[in-house]
Amino acid sequence: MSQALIIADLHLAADEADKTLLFIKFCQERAVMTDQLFILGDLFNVWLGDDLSINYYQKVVLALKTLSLKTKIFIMAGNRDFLLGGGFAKQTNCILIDTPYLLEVNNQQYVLTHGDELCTDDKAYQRLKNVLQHPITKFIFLHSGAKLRLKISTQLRQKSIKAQQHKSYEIMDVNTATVNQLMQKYPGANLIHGHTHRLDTHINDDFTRYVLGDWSNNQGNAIEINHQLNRLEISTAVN
Ligand SMILES: [Mn+2]
Repeated sequence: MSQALIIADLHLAADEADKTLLFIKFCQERAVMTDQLFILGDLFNVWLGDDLSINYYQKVVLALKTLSLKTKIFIMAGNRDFLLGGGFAKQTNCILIDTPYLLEVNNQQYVLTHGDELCTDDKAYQRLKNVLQHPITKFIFLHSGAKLRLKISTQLRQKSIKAQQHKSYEIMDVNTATVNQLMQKYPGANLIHGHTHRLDTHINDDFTRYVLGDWSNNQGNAIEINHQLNRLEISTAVN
C-alpha cells in the first residue's frame, strides 16, 4: 500500500471513451491501493461549471465517488478545469485543494502545484489567466446559458492553440527564477507539478523538481510516494 499517488493533465474529454476507461481502470486497480490520490489539475479538458459538466462526465464522477470510499482524493484545479467547484466536490467526495499544497510523507515535504503559474515567461498566457479566472468573469460565465459557455470555451481553446504555434518551447516552460522563488519558501521540500506535459526529473542543488506528463488514450503516468518516490507507467494492461 503506497501512501500517495500523484497524477495530472489527463485532459479527459466527454467524447474520449478510451482515456476515460483508462482512468477508471487506474482508479479501480491502482489508486484504490493508496491512502491518498492527488490530482494536480487538468483532470478534465474543459469544465463549464458544476451544473453542466457533472452531467457530461458522469462515469468519471462515479469512479471518483467509488474510489473515495477507500482512498482520500485531493484535487487541484488546473487552467482547463479551474471552474471545478463545491458541487463537484460534493458529488465525488473529493477534497478541493489550493495551490501550492504542501504534502509530507515520511518526513519529506513536497510542494504540489499545477505548474502554469510558474510559466511566467509566457506573459500573454498569464494576462489571459488573470482575466479568465477573475471572480467577476467566473460569475458572469457561470450565469450564462449552456450554449454560450460551450461556444466561449471552444473559441478560447482555438485561440490558445493558435497562440501556442507562435510561442517558443522555452517560453512555455517554467521560469527558473519563479520556481526558485517558490521553493525558497519551503526549505528542504521537493517540487511536483504538471501542466507543461514535459515528464522529467530536474535535480537542483536545493531541491528536485519532478514534472508529471500528460495522459494519452492508452498510456498515463503517475508518481508514487512510499518510502521513496517512484515513477509509474499506467497502461491498459496495468494490474
Ligand atoms: Mn494545464
